Amino acid sequence: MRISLMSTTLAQGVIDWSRDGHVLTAEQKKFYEREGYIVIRNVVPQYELDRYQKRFMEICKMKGVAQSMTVMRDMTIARSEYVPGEKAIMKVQDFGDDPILFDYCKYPAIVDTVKDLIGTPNSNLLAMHTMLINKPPDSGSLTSRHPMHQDLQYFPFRPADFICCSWTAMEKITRANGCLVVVPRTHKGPLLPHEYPKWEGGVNPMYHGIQSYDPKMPRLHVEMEAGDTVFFHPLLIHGSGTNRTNGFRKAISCHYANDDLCRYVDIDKNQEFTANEILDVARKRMKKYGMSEEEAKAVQIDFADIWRLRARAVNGVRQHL
Ligand SMILES: O=C(O)CCC(=O)C(=O)O
Repeated sequence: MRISLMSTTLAQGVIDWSRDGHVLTAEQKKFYEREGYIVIRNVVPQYELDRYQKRFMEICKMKGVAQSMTVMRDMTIARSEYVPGEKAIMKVQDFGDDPILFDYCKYPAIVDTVKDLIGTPNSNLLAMHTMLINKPPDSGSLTSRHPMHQDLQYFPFRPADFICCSWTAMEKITRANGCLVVVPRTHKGPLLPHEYPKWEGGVNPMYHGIQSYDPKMPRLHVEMEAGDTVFFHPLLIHGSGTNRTNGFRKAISCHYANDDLCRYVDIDKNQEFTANEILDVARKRMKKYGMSEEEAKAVQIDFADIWRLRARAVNGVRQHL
């Protein structure tokens, strides 16, 4: 059954912003509620980050890559000849079946923080979307930028207030190597229409930006040390800058949903563009794994099914999403 649940209705009464959480203080919770994000320093220890880094290097050599995982190349690199190692791969997506990378989603300090922001200590959380982003040194075409966007455009589940992203720096991340940029308080607004920005050097697949983004909005560059984590709301407008260094900039992230309170919904008109593109990618994948064009076309799959396939339980029991 699809229900139409928009934004805040259920949030009231579930999260008491005026009380200390399990790990966050009331002040920190109120900051998130007001600003749409919060940076917590030193959440993930270096030894964990080293495990993810080592696993990423293996994935670059396509060692033990689960079928459900997507390994993406930077658009400028994908066109060129063989490029070895981490230089070729800009993103690993959907690592829910990778036991090492999925440890990030289950890392207790992250999970406890997310529960303070979108649930209670007893909430059942799902990891809906997982990414390790390896922003490459920019080739000069500025394709390493990520346009300003709202992550909710990708999601057919609501309420938005029970979805939260954790994004952890795997190394020092500054303006020079393309840190995250957020526009505080924009999570109180609606989901806006997105499209591919008309950038001269091109744009990576799925890097949609807000159509009418006003660059004069007061934005904040979130500089972080390795292990620092920013937690943010799926309506918060954010993006990331060009990597002007010679090194790769790595971050690991997970979008969590509170499975007790979220449901699949009929998507917003503003999401049709994104939904159709994601369904096209899914059919391409079916062909990659052996289906004919006709067979792939005949598969009955909708936008919610894509997310049913991606979701993985982090704790407790999976029931709704
Ligand atoms: O890591 C980045 O550069 C930005 C990632 C991001 O905003 C996203 O994938 O939605």
